[in-house]
Amino acid sequence: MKSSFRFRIDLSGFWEFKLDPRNEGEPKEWFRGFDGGEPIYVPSSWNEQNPSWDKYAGIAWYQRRFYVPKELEGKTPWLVFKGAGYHAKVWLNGVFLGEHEGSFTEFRLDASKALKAGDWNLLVVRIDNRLSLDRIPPGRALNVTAFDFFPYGGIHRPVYLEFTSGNYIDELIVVTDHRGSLKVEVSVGGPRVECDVVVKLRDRLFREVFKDKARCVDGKAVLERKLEGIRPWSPEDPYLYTLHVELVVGGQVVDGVEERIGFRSVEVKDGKILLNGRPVFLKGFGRHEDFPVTGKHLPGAVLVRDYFLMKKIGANSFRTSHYPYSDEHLDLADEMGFLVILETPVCLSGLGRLLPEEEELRKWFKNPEILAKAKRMAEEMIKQHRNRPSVIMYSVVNEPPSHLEECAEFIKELAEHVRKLDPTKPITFASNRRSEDKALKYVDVISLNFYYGWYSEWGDIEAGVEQLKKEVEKVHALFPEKPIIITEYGAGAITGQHSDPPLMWSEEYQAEFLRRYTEELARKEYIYGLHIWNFSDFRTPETPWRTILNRKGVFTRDRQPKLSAYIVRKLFNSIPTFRDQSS
Ligand code: BDP
Repeated sequence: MKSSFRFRIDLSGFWEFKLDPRNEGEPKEWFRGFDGGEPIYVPSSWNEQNPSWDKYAGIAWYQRRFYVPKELEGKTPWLVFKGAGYHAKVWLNGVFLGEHEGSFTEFRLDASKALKAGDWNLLVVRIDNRLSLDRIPPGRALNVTAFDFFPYGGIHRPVYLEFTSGNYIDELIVVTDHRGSLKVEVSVGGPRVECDVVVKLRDRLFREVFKDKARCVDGKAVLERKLEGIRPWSPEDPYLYTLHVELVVGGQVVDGVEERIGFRSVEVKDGKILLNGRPVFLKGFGRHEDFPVTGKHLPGAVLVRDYFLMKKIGANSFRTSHYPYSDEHLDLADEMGFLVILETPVCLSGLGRLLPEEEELRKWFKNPEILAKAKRMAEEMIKQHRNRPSVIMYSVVNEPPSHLEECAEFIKELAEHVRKLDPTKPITFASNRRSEDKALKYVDVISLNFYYGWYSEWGDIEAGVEQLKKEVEKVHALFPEKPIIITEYGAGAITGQHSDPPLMWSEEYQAEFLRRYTEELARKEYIYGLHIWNFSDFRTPETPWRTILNRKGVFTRDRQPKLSAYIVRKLFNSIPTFRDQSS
């Protein structure tokens, strides 16, 4: 939900920054303002902005001053963080405003009790990026994590101050279908008052194509209509409308928000994934938000390049592995017609390595606090992104040890929670447990990650492909009624490393691996998607089994093609988006 109506003060730019390795900032009241800060840029992770902060996964403080014009007195100020982490505590003018756990979702804090209009204000933020087993995703230390992406810290997405009236639009839920149904649900924040909600729909040329209004009842207004002559949204024609919603109190428009929406339907039926009633095939990548220097912040220009590269290579889809991406990232997916599997931050690939005692591992899943946290993170993710036409599916976990009953139970609960929050989208999770997985029965679409020919059968692509065929058939035989997506398959390639015959780590090995996998998998009629791991190389913790980067990118970290990009481009472009189309 965006708002051009609300007055906004952008707090991106240079801030002051100070590490707090002894955790002394709070007792020493750094929240009233601290000395000795050094410059840092927001939004971006802290690590690569200064080599001496690079390997720091601890507590650090940010501060900056800003002026608020007198005219804004009486408005309700909201401090909005689009993403900061892992854990953030926020003070304004020395007054504690609130805290938030989780790096990848937006949070907003009411700043009324501390903000001074017509004066300077001091904003101080304490970020705690320590790794621990009860955090999501879990870790023990900088280089000991349940995941292989680098645990960057800091305020890596934009921060701003936004002003509303006492009554404001708190939440907007939009549900459409490709035949022109539109359902808009508006929740109004602030004291209960008599109010109306005006809904306008504008097409791409900003012509108003629909306008109506609804009364609020108990702080909620609902409007449901069937519109004629609507142009549906699809990867081939990602047509967006802008939905404007105004809140009217006592005849005055007191708030306004807008959302870019598309009319599309998604459904899983008869073993197929249907988009607008047609069987659709997802071609694309697992991605990461990762870039040199900016860390977990992907600058707009990089995002634009990424989408053009993905288009050119014939992709129409990606998974937000392994956490919800930024609004800018997903705005472009809506605009460019990408089908997104939106994933929670519950990435558990290496949890078994952190908890080698099976009893401990089982206990982790039985901890109600961890489940509650995962649910909360899923809830925030859904609230932020549910209205996007690009988001067609939720992935609740990545690579859990779901051969264990306790873990399967955890996934069941999480999936049920997500389904209750948004029953309009299918649910999946990325499994690497194949037919041993005890949680596949709880999801609508089966997602599988495979690395035969890399982590096993290494150096032998053909042996890997044989194994792959066997395993995928086994899962299909167990769940013949469910569509399968291969959410990960890939091999590492160091740019410039060539070999004949194709040996591991060479560009040729990666290209051949992806060619053989893609060819074999694309012909299976029950497979509805292929996501290569990964779109681009990304930074990892330092371990003996990684070369600081995960090299499975088809593009390098600075977004140049490897040999495999040319192979994948041919393959992907020969697979039609809709399975009822011939190639
Ligand atoms: C899978 C994980 C992914 C890793 C990938 C790899 O889901 O996050 O980056 O393997 O090892 O286990 O490259």
